[in-house]
Amino acid sequence: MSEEPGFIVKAPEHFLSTSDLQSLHASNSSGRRDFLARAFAAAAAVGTSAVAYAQTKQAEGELEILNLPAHTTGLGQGVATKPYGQPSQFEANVQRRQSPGLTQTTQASVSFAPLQSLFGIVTPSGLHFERHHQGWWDIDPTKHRFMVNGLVKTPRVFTMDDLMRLPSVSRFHFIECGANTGMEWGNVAVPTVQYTHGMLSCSEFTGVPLIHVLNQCGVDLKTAQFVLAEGGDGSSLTRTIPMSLVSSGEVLLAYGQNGEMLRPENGYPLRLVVPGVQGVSWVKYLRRIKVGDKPWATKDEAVHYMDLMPDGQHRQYSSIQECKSVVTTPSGGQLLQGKGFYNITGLAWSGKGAIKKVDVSVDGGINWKPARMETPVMRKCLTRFNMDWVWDGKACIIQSRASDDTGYVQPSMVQLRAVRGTRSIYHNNAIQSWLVQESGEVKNVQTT
Ligand SMILES: Nc1nc2c(c(=O)[nH]1)N[C@H]1C(S)=C(S)[C@@H](COP(=O)(O)O)O[C@H]1N2
Ligand SMILES: [Mo]
Repeated sequence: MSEEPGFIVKAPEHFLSTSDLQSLHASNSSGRRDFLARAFAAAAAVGTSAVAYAQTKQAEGELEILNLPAHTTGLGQGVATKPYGQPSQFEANVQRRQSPGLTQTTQASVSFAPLQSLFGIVTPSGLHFERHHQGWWDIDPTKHRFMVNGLVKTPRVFTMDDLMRLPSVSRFHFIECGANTGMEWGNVAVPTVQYTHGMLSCSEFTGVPLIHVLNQCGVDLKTAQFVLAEGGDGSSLTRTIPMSLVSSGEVLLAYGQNGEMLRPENGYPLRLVVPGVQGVSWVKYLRRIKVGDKPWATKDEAVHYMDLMPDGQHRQYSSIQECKSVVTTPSGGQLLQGKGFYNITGLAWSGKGAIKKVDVSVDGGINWKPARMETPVMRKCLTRFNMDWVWDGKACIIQSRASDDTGYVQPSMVQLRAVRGTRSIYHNNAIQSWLVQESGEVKNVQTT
């Protein structure tokens, strides 16, 4: 049985019901993220086409500037009315969500980040995707303890204070669950980019390089080949990590995320950051690192996050997230409001290094043009890309294809299936296709 809940359940064609649309309409006023909501709800209400609706709205918008709104003449709200700031009430629809294609569960579950609504490369901490094997905890940092044992001269137990007085570093990295985009293997084609690619987030993490702490405990790098990371939740998540990643200084004992302490859902007060490696190795509520000379093959690595190959064998320890990209606008569930100019935008990343190039096709992969990569472009981090596009109003398929500084090029779904077959759940880094229909509706499709 797959431990990612319910990948066999087929997603509905459209994830938004009429009542969803009405509530979206009520909670949104502007912005490209609600193409679908505004145009659809209005079309239903006044019985006109989405395009005509948009044009009327534009005309009304010009007259609107003549009115002085109340907020230009009144007194605004006081400082620190909210000691911890919250997004605008008009952004209430930007949420992490459970997928309609998966069984809705509570503790052993996934919530997906709303990639279609995000800008730049950093995921706001409150919208970071969540993957819990046994629910999340808000652990008292004064009571939390972290142990190093195994092949070290001096096994040691650390408090958070012990760790936080050590030299720290801050680095931007993506984290992607190995099961991200997993439903596309079965051609289930979930409706939006939130559900196809939303087990992906990117933060600035702050912490101590693990190697620093291992050196303090007297690790012998000639014998030590692997570390085992153990989590402090009910799932007792344990993963083997090669020492080469640790000794390079990349693996962090992280307590900071986007300038503040980690959020409880993301492992407060301590998590492992393993850049480029699938999310499951980024052990949360980290309580132990054991140093050893061979992989442990624990329960979490003997059955999960491995690849079922066409010959029936399982591929194990395929843990690096290969080069991948996705267009986030236009993407499934959005509605283009008539022909004309659009900014195609998306994200690219590679677990092996930095993104070298992103190409975009608007004709289903026949012609490709390089997109603009926005700075900063960092290793094992999300890279934002943009491309100017004038839509002629005809049906078309939009795709992106990334390559990294190792020379690796993101494969098509057909190329990936030729090597990996169709029975996988994990490690799907294929090119994503979005069909823009003449109506302007965007749908998730797979090309042959
Ligand atoms: N202790 C613990 N660590 C864990 C998990 C867990 O359930 N318990 N889930 C893992 C998985 S499968 C993923 S994809 C990432 C998700 O991290 P996030 O919830 O911060 O997005 O955490 C990993 N670390
Ligand atoms: Mo995961």
